[in-house]
Amino acid sequence: MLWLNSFIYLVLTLILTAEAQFDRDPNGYLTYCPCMGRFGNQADHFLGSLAFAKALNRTLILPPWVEYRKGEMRSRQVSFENYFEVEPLQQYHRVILMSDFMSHLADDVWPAAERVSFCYMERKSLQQEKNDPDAPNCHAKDGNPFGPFWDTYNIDFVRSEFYGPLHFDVHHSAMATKWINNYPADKWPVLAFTGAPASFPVQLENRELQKHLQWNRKYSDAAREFIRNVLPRGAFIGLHLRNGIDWVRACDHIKDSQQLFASPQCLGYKNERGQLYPELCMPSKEAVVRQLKRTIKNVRQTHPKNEVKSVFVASDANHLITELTAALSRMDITVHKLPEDDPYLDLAILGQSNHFIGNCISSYSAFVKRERDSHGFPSYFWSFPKEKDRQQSKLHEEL
Ligand code: GFB
Repeated sequence: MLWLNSFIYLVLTLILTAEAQFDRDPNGYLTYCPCMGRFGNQADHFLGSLAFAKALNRTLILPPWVEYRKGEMRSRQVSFENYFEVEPLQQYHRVILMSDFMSHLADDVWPAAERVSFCYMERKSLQQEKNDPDAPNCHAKDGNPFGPFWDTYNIDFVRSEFYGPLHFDVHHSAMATKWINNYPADKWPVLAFTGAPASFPVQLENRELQKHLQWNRKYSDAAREFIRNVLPRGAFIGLHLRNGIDWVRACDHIKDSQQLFASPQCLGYKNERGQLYPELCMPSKEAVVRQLKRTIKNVRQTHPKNEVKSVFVASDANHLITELTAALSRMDITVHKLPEDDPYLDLAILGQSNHFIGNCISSYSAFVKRERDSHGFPSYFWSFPKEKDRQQSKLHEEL
């Protein structure tokens, strides 16, 4: 009898604890579609959205990651926790998985008849017949990934709200107060944004939030196992080579821009460390080999006890395995890549390398750089500083 009572007590406690986890937040919620770009872009946007939710003191609904597969017309939505831990984020601010919010709280907090989509100003639909000049709309579900994203959770919007001229920089003005006054949580329990309430690239002030974004067990274990079982014992250098055809085309924009994608991470947010130049975006094979050899030489001098034994290459297209293997063979350093393409595992391994060389323009590289900064691990960028500038500063040092 005593045993049965204890059992019932335990079950009741578990049920109550599980339900308490889904208590309604009186300060309201914030949800958005990570509708711009692939993982690197979405991660930049995530950090800004987290800072924004914190400043407005609303629970952030953790969106799934939006992925695109070859040959598929609709994006796929992959749960946030498929890659990252939720708990370290909770230590920073209140967050809830989108699936949990929709299944445990939405009926009460955000009934179907009250779902309003937020956009800065009217967004025209691609289908002309949907555009009514008397009823401007966010068309939050128009196109891919917008439609598939909200459809994943059976969300439809009954109305649009234009929030302009408000914006998301909560670090340099009383912007958060304006949001709170304009949209109090009792009247607006959920702010649902058509796109991320954040800037791209990530604002300087929000970069450090990366420390709360931690790989889940599956990815941190897989990275550790690859390093332990596949790479030879000793230090390794992680390389990110961004060189697919989309990148070649994107690099064309260098000539008419001050900054491109993640470039503030090396050039500085106000170009205080230089201007864009083509090799920063697409270094030649020869430049890659030269810089890698130079880095290995430097590491030998600075870390004589932890010799570099291998190189791990992550790439969206050409890993340059043959060229790098040939270039490093006399140094007894082997070159490796994953047997199968996995953008997330590539990132998790790069994050753990002893030294990392990434692409300054790429937001995918930027993810690795921020994660490494949060651990105090060293990172460098291809062709940065510019070779000519580097030679000049070396000469200056020697004089
Ligand atoms: O992450 P992402 O926005 O970074 O998009 P960028 C690049 C995508 O390419 C990644 C794949 O999310 C991966 O799916 N990819 C890139 C890789 N590098 C690697 C790698 O080393 N390993 C693997 N497995 N996959 C820009 C975007 O991409 O590209 C812009 O920011 C634009 O929106 C431009 O689309 C052309 O910043 O590098």
